[in-house]
Amino acid sequence: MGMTRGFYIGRFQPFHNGHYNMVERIAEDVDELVLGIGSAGDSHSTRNPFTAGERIMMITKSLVEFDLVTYAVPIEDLERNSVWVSHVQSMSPDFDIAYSNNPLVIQLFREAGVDVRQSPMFNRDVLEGTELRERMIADENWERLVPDPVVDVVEEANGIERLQMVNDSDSNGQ
Ligand code: NMN
Repeated sequence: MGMTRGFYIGRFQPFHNGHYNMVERIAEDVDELVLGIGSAGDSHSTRNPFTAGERIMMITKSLVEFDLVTYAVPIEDLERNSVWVSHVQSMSPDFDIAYSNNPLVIQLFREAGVDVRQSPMFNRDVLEGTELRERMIADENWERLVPDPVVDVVEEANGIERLQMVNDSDSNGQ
């Protein structure tokens, strides 16, 4: 049997237990996994508080315990959906299967002839990301919803203070 490499794209704002569980499941299918850090150029906003570098740290530190070779690859957004898959492929190690539950992502990979798999868990992930950022803004308990190393990365980045500050500016339309 040959080696299988997967590609899992998400914004990971922040990387949380839903993503972690998803990697656990994907690890049953693949030998290696590329984690595509979507909207890599975005940071310091309510929807995208963390930089690509901070998200790389969250992912790398959270996944060391897996018996899985992982690569975190930042993927910046493009104005042109029609060439997005080529853009992804130009930045990533080659992969055999893409994992996502984002309807646009699935559509673009399918049209490009890439084997793409989805799971009902991905929808939960989206909800969890929003819920997490809302809890961070409201100083409510969020730490138990993320792998332990993510708590350290958020602290190192002063992430809560940053998110609260940018959320104030975002909601004031600045
Ligand atoms: O499933 P989520 O967490 O939303 O992640 C998908 C990522 O893929 C996002 O960062 C999104 O911006 C990105 N994406 C970008 C394009 C584009 O740049 N044209 C198209 C489809 C998905």
